[in-house]
Amino acid sequence: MFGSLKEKLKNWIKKSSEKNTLEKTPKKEIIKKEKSKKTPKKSSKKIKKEEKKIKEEILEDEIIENTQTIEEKSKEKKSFFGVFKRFLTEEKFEELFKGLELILLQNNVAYEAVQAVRDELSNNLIGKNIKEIDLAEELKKGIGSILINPPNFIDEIKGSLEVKSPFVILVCGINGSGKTTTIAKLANYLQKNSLSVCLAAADTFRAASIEQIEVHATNLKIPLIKKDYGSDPASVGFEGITYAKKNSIDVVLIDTAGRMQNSASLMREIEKIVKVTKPDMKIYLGESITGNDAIEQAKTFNDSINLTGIILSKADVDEKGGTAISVALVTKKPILFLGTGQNYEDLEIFDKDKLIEKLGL
Ligand SMILES: Nc1nc2c(ncn2[C@@H]2O[C@H](COP(=O)(O)OP(=O)(O)O)[C@@H](O)[C@H]2O)c(=O)[nH]1
Ligand SMILES: [Mg+2]
Repeated sequence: MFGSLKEKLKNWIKKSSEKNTLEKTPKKEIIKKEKSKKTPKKSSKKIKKEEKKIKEEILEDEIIENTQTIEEKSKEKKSFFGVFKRFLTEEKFEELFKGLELILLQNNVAYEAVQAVRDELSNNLIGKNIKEIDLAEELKKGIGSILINPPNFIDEIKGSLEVKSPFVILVCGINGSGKTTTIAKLANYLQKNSLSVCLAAADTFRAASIEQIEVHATNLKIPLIKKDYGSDPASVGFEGITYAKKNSIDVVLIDTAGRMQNSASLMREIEKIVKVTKPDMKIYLGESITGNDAIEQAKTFNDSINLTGIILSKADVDEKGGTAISVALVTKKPILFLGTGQNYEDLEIFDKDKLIEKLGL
């Protein structure tokens, strides 16, 4: 549904910018522009240029308006109307935002998130002096305030271990998002930071899921707590914790079966796992490539179990980074890591400045 909405929006943006050009351009130039208007993707440079042009137009209008005011209305002493032209109107804001909106959509930011960013910006900027506004900078600031840099993962765990042990991490999300692979990456990362780990194979549903996590446990030389397929996942998690307590293991990583956010019974099941295992960290594992669906998925999981943070896998497949903005917006939770490949080392601490840089605003 959002795919076609995005297309419509793109067409609308294209049409309306053509319309604006046609209104102000002499015929010869129109022919030239008709020939060159086929570029489908605007570069950020081009968009910046357009932004500059619109601003210049506003200022030009202002000069003309002021001249007219002086010449025609000098006796009426109403020249102060010209002053209002300096300020960003709603109409001009919409015009300026168009290019940036396109960049956000092209970067896989969900439509709903783009609208939220637009509302925030328009609230802050309409009525401000046009000369003082750099919209791209304002947008970067806006996105910067949505994204939260994660707390230091290892310090958090080590701090908590001084009070209670083991530290329990639950990983959840939809099918195939990368939960099991990321659990192995996290286990490797924790071990490299001198923390002992065990895994609880609480995906007792999907065929071969236990064998899959077993391979990782063997490779990383860490204990795996497992039961038969069809067992209660909450009890597998609980056994993992009991094992860790007995064997003085610092961290228990609980793998869970993939579940769609719209399955009420599976969402109740994850709530039960949380009740039984009382995780210190509840991580939603999403895919960087999710796009518009990311909003509803992350929101439902967050509403259901109050997430601690998010990991986005497959950032190597989609480097755009818009999903991070969408999920951070709806959950107000930090992105902890990005998965950047299929090897154990392919886990990158999330850095919001790096992501903003990538957007190319
Ligand atoms: N390229 C890439 N592939 C990944 C990443 N994380 C997981 N995968 C792959 O995604 C597929 C599903 O991963 P899996 O861990 O089984 O997902 P789960 O069903 O959520 O447990 C596997 O083929 C993984 O190798 C990542 O960060 N980058
Ligand atoms: Mg799995």
